[in-house]
Amino acid sequence: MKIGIIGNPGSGKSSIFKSLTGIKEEHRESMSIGVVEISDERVEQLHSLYPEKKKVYSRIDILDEGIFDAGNEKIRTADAYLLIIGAFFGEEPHTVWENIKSDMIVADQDIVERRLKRLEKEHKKENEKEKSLLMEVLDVLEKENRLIDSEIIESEILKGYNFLTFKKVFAVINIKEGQEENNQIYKSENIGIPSLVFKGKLEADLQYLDESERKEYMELYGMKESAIARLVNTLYSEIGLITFFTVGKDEVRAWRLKDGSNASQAAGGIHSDMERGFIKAEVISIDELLKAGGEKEAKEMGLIRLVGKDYCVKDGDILKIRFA
Ligand SMILES: Nc1nc2c(ncn2[C@@H]2O[C@H](COP(=O)(O)OP(=O)(O)O)[C@@H](O)[C@H]2O)c(=O)[nH]1
Ligand SMILES: [Mg+2]
Repeated sequence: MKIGIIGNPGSGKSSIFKSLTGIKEEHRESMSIGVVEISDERVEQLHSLYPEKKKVYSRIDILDEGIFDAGNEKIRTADAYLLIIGAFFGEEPHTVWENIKSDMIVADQDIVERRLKRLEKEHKKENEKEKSLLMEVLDVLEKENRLIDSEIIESEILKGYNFLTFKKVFAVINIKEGQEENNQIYKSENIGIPSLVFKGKLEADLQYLDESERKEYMELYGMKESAIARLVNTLYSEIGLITFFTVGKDEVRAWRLKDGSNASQAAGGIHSDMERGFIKAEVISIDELLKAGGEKEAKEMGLIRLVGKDYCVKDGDILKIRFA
């Protein structure tokens, strides 16, 4: 999953990038992408049963491209966006979002119009389906709506365009030390998109401390969770993501999955061969396994179930895929 940081110049994009990734300016020369491991205590718990194996966490890529430019191809490849709002110098969240939203709509319109022109020129019969879909898209955009808020069904054709308005945007309200956190104007009902309040500069400065010092400071400032932990919680609940686990030959590993996915889709997230050749999956929840005290015990107690490809995977499931 790739998250793109966007926002006006000086809103604190790079500070937030630092607070999320821990990557400092002096190392940023060639690094506008930060890879963050998502800490999950269930990985440690599972690992305690298999201490000889490696731990692998799921990851998020965070992209800070400097300035936000709707035409920037790299920023377009993100799966979702964080819109940084410089509330520390008075940016008003709703206004900033409305402006960015218009920019995104215009940029998408431009893509559709150019593509339609190409298709017109080609005069091919097989283009008709794409053309009518794009006309539908244009209609949504001309009414100043985002594609994500429209009735247009998620179409494979549309995915290829990387439309900006097809992706979720989260507002990150960047406030300074001492500024009121619970201001009504920071609430998602007021802005129109889910929002989070960060003290960007402070949290970025915490990255210069070692872990124990950082914990002390976080307590001192009344911060319960790190910036990245809060972001991950919001992303997972708003996008509808869950975590399942595997115990492989060499590693215990956490995987991200869209909530509501079945066992064969989960297998596909690991490897396409596993989805294609899916036979059955062995399933046990991590809680059950920990309670049983180990795989052998769980087997003896009959806690490991054999399920087919339609089994709906739950958060915290451990899966072993059988495939041919
Ligand atoms: N006081 C204060 N200054 C901030 C905060 N966040 C960023 N800044 C400052 O604003 C300036 C621009 O921040 P930067 O992260 O580079 O913004 P960018 O242009 O969006 O990448 C820098 O001088 C930061 O130190 C904040 O929360 N409080
Ligand atoms: Mg910057």
